[in-house]
Amino acid sequence: MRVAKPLVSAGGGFPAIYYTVKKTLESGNPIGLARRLLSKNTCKTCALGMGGQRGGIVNEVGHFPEVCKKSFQAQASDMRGVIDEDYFTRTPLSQLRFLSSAEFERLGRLAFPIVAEAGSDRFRRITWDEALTRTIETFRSAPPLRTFFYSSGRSSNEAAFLLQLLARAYGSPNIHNCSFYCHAASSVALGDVYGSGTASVTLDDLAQADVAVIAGANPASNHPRLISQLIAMRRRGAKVIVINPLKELGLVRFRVPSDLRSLLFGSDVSDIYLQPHIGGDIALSKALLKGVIEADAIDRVFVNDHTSGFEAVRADAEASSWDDLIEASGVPRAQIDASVRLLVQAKRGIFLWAMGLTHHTHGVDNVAALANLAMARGWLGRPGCGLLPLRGHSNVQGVGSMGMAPALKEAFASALETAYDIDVPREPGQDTYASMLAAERGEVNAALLLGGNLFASNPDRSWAERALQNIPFTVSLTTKLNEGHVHGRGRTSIVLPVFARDEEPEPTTQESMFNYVRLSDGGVASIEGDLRSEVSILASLAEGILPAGRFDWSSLHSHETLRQEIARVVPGYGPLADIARTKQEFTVGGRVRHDAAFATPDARAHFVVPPMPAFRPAAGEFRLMTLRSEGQFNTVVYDEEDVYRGNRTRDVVMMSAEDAAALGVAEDDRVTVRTETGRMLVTVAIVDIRPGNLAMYYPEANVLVPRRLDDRSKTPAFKSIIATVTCSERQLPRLGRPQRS
Ligand SMILES: Nc1nc2c(c(=O)[nH]1)N[C@H]1C(S)=C(S)[C@@H](COP(=O)(O)OP(=O)(O)OC[C@H]3O[C@@H](n4cnc5c(=O)[nH]c(N)nc54)[C@H](O)[C@@H]3O)O[C@H]1N2
Ligand SMILES: Nc1nc2c(c(=O)[nH]1)N[C@H]1C(S)=C(S)[C@@H](COP(=O)(O)OP(=O)(O)OC[C@H]3O[C@@H](n4cnc5c(=O)[nH]c(N)nc54)[C@H](O)[C@@H]3O)O[C@H]1N2
Ligand SMILES: [Mo]
Repeated sequence: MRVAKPLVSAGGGFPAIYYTVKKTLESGNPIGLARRLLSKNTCKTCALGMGGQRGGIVNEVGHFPEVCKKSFQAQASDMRGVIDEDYFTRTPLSQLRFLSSAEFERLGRLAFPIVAEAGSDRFRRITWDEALTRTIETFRSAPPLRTFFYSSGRSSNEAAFLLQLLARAYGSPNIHNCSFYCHAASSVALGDVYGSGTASVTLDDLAQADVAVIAGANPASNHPRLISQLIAMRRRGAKVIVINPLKELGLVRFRVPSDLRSLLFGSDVSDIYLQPHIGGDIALSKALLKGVIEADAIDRVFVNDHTSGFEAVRADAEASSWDDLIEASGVPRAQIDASVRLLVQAKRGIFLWAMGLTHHTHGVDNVAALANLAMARGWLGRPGCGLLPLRGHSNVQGVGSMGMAPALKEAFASALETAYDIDVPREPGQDTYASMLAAERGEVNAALLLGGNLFASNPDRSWAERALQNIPFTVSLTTKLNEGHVHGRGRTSIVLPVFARDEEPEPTTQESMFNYVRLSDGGVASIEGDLRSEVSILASLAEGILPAGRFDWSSLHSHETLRQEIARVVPGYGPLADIARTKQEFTVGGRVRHDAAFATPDARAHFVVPPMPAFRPAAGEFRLMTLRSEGQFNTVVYDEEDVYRGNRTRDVVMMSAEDAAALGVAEDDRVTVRTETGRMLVTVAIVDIRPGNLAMYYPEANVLVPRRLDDRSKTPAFKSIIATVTCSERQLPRLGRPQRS
């Protein structure tokens, strides 16, 4: 059988360097691009938190150079030209509907406000004055409970703080961000475990650990700079265990471009690569814990002195039979034993994870099961040990810290009430999915979307389109147009162009996944346009929408004033008051756990028994996950090909050679993938994945994703989908290939 080979021999390396050169040339302004990359701004891609005051290619512990092709991708993309007015006059919505994500991306930047009126067939340019006045009037006449406010994690702390304050002072608790579709499960689980929802470690801790366990993440593509940390760990003798149904090339071998030895000879990234079934992580974590118990390697002192609930977890592990755990996880006993040996030998360990654990109906339980293992070894509350959710967007954690969420901790809520004389209801508002349901029911009059692509981030694409189009008025703030502005827009929709982070006229701040707050200097826009900063737009809306009261809303146009407000209201953010003056970046207070004092009511860390999930395919069915390729950032597709997985196009279903043989199909054959929600005609791509499991690319595959959520975190199960595969009756020619007549 013909099997596709990865298009490269290792992650990173010369192809990554070639790619950055190509992007540099494509930007049309290599010097401008270099200047932007070196500027003192937090990197715009993942939440690893590069840049800030050390400059774009230095990490939090000062290592230089930390180069990542993703930042080139993002920068070059923001430097593309602008969409001219004529384009909107010429192009009806019916035509824009056919643009793919990559085509929207190539259109260039939005350079002036636009509106699509209810019933109109196209966008037209409008003035800022008209755009803001109409938005203000709409919100003023809407009942606040019939509105919602969504933010992706790309905006600044200043903008996010202002937006949640605006929403709360206006009277809407329906405030949320993309983390409901991302790491909400981690926040809920960590809240149970140690009373706060973020990582317990700093970047430095990785340098002290003897073992790292990375579950359900593909950092070579999504957090590339983490790979150099892993390689550095292995060079000093530490071990890396990967847990992933799919053998990801970049977790096997990587050539770190900024490290000559690694670049030339390549580096192994992992010591053991476990390939469970999709959704099999609870069984696997229980199996590893059972092994640790049988090896008598529980840290009794830590467990007795600093935790509660261990006896129930131990009883559960002992009551689960090896055969059941092996069958449910899909991982052979010998590999479990080998991993247990590494865990038992290590003195300090860190557990890292991403969407492979959270995107399930049992997302919270997945994280809890992993945390149990860490606590059993005593790997919490000391340096070199802990739990590290690999966050998504570059400021998703900061956006959450700023209160862009439907529920606030008591200290935060009462600080807001005192500072602004507003009522903060203790009853939580809508989460992201709840707002989508409200929209579907016709119970939303207006919505404000700060960045992101809410439409293409949702499960069940046609439902998401219907729900969002049911909203009479939406206003979006964005750098570029995306599918959401056309498919997921309100009947009247206004789209406002904003500066990117490194174009902001005033400094902004961001928070990394290590709870580290960075200062971005801003800069000048590389495009000609009538753009405004997110803060300036939101402050104008606040001034117009909110009644003049005891607080002077007009003062909130200044980023510096906002930082003073954040410093006095947001827990742990006191040092923000001086950051612009001192340039002193800092770790948010009360988050990192280097001693065993936990933020729970009893000051202990909590073990919880995770139930085994019901997710199991019947005979003839597969487990399907939707994931990102090397060439995309969430719903923004930059490149069609996924070099690490050997795919030149995105309309594929990845499966094992064994399953392909059983289905009687080969690489490149056309098949139909069906779920309860939809079907797609795609091409077979053979990869090294545990048999019985399939992978497809998000966001295209959202037509297949059912609307099924984790009850506790409200996160859609983007990765535990039941699917069937059938050969197409007729082998249709592949898209993009010359067709024979
Ligand atoms: N370049 C780039 N960087 C990004 C992003 C991007 O799109 N592009 N997105 C950002 C955002 S918002 C986020 S949230 C992160 C996402 O970062 P990731 O979570 O790494 O992204 P996904 O592609 O969703 O990949 C999930 C990984 O989990 C594995 N997986 C799927 N199901 C399971 C399972 O049941 N168990 C286990 N153990 N593994 C499983 C998949 O094989 C895949 O390797 O990256 C951030 N950084
Ligand atoms: N099937 C499936 N669905 C998923 C996932 C999955 O793995 N599978 N992953 C989920 C996850 S983890 C996430 S985080 C969500 C993604 O959720 P979102 O954050 O909603 O989506 P993005 O694609 O990151 O949004 C990108 C858009 O943000 C805008 N933008 C970019 N930069 C800026 C800026 O500086 N300011 C402003 N105002 N706007 C900007 C641009 O319009 C760009 O097109 O999708 C979720 N949906
Ligand atoms: Mo995410």
